[in-house]
Formats: sequence, C-alpha cells, structure tokens
Amino acid sequence: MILRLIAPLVLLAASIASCGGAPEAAPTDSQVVAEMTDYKIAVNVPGAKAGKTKIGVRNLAAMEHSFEVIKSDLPPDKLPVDGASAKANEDGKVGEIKSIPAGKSASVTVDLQPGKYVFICNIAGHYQLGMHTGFTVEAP
Ligand SMILES: [Cu+2]
Repeated sequence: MILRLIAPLVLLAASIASCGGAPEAAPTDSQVVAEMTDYKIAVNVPGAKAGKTKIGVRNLAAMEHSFEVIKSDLPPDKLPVDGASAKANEDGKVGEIKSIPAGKSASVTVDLQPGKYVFICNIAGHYQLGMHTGFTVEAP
C-alpha cells in the first residue's frame, strides 16, 4: 500500500529533476573544459601541449556568453578594449564560439601553437567585467 503511494512521487521527482534546467555536461572528449559564470571563466587545466585541442565550454550562467581563443603575450586582463563597441581587441584569435546560450554547452577545436593564450567572452562589456583567463601552451 505504501509502495503504491511512493512510486508516483518518485516519478514526479525524477521528471522535475530532468527538466529543471541543470547545465549540460561539457561535450565529451574535450581535453580542456572551460566553465563560464557571470563574468568569470574557469578552466580545468592551466595549459596544454601544442596541437589540435578540443575545448568544451559550459555556460553555467543565466545569460548568453561567447568564447574566443586569442594568442597573445599580453596579460589576460590587458587586451586593448575598443571604447565604442566595449569589446576587447581580437587580434590573434584562433577560434571562437559566437554564442553559448545560458545553461548550454558547446565546443571548439583549435590548433594550438606553443605560447600564451587568453580565453575571453567578448560580448560587449563582459571582458571588462572579468571574463578572461590565461592559458599556456607548451611544445609537444
Ligand atoms: Cu559573457
């Protein structure tokens, strides 16, 4: 008698959890995973060996973000910013994901060369708010 009562409740709980908007997992087989929150980018590793690299990006935030991979020797927070567009200069860009909606994941595969990179979100104003992180690529 009790089981009959519990079973529907368990099903109900399961269906709520499955459509509750939990952030998607990063795409599988990504060597690098970046997680975006409102105005931060966190990477699971500080660097990688040179070569083709799949970067999975999870947008855990409540708003859309973008993801740009820029080869630059500048410190991550020192890219030039254009005052009119409120966007960071993308010189050295080797790959990007133009839009990752809130709660979604996406990936980009880039051919990384040894050197310093900066990962940013370049939706107007977001770079200045802190959406940047450094990444170092070493010779294979
Ligand atoms: Cu952003």
